[in-house]
Amino acid sequence: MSAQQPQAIYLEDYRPPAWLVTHTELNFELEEEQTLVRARLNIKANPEVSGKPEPLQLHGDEGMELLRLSIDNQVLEPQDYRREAGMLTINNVPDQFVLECVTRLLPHENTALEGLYKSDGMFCTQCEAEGFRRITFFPDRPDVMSIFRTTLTADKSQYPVLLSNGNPVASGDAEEGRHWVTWEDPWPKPAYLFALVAGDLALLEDSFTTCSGREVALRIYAEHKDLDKLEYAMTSLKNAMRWDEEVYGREYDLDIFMIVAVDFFNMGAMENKGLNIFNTSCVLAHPKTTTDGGFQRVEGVVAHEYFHNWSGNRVTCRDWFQLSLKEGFTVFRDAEFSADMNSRTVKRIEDVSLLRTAQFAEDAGPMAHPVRPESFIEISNFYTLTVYEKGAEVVRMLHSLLGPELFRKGSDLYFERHDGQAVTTDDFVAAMEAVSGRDLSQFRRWYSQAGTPRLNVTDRWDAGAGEYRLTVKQSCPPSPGQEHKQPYHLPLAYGLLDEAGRELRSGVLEVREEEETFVFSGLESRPVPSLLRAFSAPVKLEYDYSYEQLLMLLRHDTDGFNRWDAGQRVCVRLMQNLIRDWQNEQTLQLPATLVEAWKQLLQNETLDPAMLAQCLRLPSEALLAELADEVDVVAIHEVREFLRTSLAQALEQQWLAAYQRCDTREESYSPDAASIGRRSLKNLALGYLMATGAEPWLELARQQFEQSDNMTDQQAALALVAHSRHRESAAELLQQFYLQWQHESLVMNQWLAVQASDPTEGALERVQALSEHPVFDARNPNKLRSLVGAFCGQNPMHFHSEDGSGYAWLADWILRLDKQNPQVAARLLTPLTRWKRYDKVRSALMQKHLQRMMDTDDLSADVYEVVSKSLV
Ligand code: 7MF
Ligand code: ZN
Repeated sequence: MSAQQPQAIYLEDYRPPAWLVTHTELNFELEEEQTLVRARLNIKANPEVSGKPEPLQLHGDEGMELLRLSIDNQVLEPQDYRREAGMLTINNVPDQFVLECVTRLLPHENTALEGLYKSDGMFCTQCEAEGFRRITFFPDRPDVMSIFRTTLTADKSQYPVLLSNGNPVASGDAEEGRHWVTWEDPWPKPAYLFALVAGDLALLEDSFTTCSGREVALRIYAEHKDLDKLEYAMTSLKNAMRWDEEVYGREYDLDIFMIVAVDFFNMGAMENKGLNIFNTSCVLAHPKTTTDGGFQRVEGVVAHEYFHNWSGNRVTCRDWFQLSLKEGFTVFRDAEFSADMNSRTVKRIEDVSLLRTAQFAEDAGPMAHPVRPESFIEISNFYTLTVYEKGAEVVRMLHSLLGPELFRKGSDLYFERHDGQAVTTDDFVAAMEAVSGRDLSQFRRWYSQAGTPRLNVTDRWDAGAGEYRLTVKQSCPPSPGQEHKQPYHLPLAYGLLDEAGRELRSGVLEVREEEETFVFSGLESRPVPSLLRAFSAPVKLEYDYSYEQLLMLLRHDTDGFNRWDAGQRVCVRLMQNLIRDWQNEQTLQLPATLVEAWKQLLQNETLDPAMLAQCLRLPSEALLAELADEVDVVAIHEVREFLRTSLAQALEQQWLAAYQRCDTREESYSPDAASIGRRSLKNLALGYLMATGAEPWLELARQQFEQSDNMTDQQAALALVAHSRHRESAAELLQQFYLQWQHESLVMNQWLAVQASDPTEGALERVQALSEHPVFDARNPNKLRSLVGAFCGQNPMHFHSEDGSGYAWLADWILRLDKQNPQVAARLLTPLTRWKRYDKVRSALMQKHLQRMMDTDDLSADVYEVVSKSLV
């Protein structure tokens, strides 16, 4: 164990900054062996902070070399300042002064990919949340906003493109074949939004005329080999810019908007002012190399980062406890954008599936925290599904409670009040309160309480009075540090249907009490309730539906989301019964109700293929694990496979008909919602056909693999064959795919992930061998996620192997990666933290490996926080 354990910091300790930086001038001398950074900061005492003057405190990473420090041209000697625990402290500074500082960085040795580093030969930066302190000494906190002017100097032939935030204002040639460019960003911003890029980059250029008639240059940069994969991002960007004007009244505020694609990136993308930097996986798209899911990710992420220009950059966070202020709101905005561009219901189904599996699991695990956390050791660990996805659900509930018009007024007021400020989630809610005249104090508990609330609904029908009563009880389980929860204020969207499926009533109930009854009168017969329509609140809903009621809702509900959900409820309940049968060593039987319901769905040719595909997809193993009291990995897997195979055999003709109906081999590829929907049903049907085990369907899959003109169909066929019992065909197709795509890095990520998630015998040996394969690179986070992440997250049978080999493999990886890239190491660790959910043997093994990590010297704060909290 390290001598000094990392310390937590607390929201309640927040104090405004004693010193402000009005202007920041940065000068980068970029060289192969080192980079020199000259910083010139105009600093003044914060007029809002009274009392005796405080010493100047600047953040600065331990690893950064300080070459020179001066105040108002007076060089400081080592005795004039103190450097300890990541801080530089200078006592007795004047009220206002210029601080100059020279630091030396080694970007080529920066494997953590925070601060300034190199990705495939180009220089780039990642500063959120606390990366700027690895570049120079600075008050690296989001409530210190400064105007930046940045000059980059580098070799002209190797780095012809030199970029930073804002607009280029001057450039020229320098000695020894070098050149320089100066950029000025007129908008004050926190240091986490600073960025630079230097490299030999290809460019796709376009322009956009804003609603007020200003022309904005749009520039997307990538490595030359990827120039043909930028068009879709450009289209998505223009759609997002128009949408933000139309739906939120938000116009872009600089003359240039740039995106740069880099292959080495810890996360998806980053909203640096005027210079977004993207993981290649979230910006490059081409029909031949990108799946439908990939196209939709590009559209969503481009929009997300663009939307941050208002929700994040113009109005930013006061401190990192407020992270969901920008992330929850921006995820809500990008989800609505994607819903408007594609199928609203399908987008909602996808988002809710993620929330119910992964976010609910987080909320029930050792790292559970409120949307606005109260404390953290390492902020990087709090870029979570709770802050992002649950945070977006909280914003969505405000939208439901206020209605679209008032919500828009609230958003307008929020931007007007706080433009140029660093604020809190409370300020956001206050703007919504101000425009609606409503009291949202109870609603604020969504920000402060962790855990997933349960809604238990019961009903009574009084035939004589024609009265129907819904009683809603709410509760929320304890979470770390929060034993007892107060009731939430939430919108419960509902409909009441008669037995034939006609809608009698619909609306939104507002739930506030621990127990509450809502009365509906004037009804002629007992209605069937459709509850929590469109998933109007992030809760677990319990209502004792009969199979008949669920099947009626699946057929007739006017809310598309609840139709899907009714079908999922049927499947979950049947699968839970089958799991019990399996555990009691009884033979499994295919439930006739399910076959009949699915047959009807499949024969109904008027249904939207995308919706149909969603309805006919069995709940994932991850969802069943989340719902179980104790996770039985093997039973869940076997039951799901049994059901897949039986449904495949029972409905073989219908699957084939669906496949043929959706076969689009004649059309050329397009990533629009309707085509994506057809491909998803077609490939789902192919999956069921393959699950019958019959030879002709293997042949059909191999044909699709060879003949398709797009990655969606090719990859779907590859995964189906690669995960099947036809091991020879599996090996052949994987080899063929490799030979075809070995020079496309992103396609090779798919190739790795397909193999890592292969549930057949020998999976661990396969991933071990792949970790030595030339396309794998342990320094590249995308490769790690594709191999290590996919095996531990998408291959439960083998990761949770009873001999503990999967756990040992992951723990070894974590310890190796912790030295290299702590953020990625801490993220990959997640599956091990859920040890309490498994049987005795497995949980003891998982604990053993967590303890082994805990006993290791010099753990990073990132991994230390996750390991120590999960061992409690
Ligand atoms: C869409 O939020 C939704 C979420 C932080 C990095 C991007 O813009 C971001 C950055 C993490 C996790 C998820 C996302 C991002 C980050 C993300 C991207 C696109 N401010 Br960490
Ligand atoms: Zn974001």
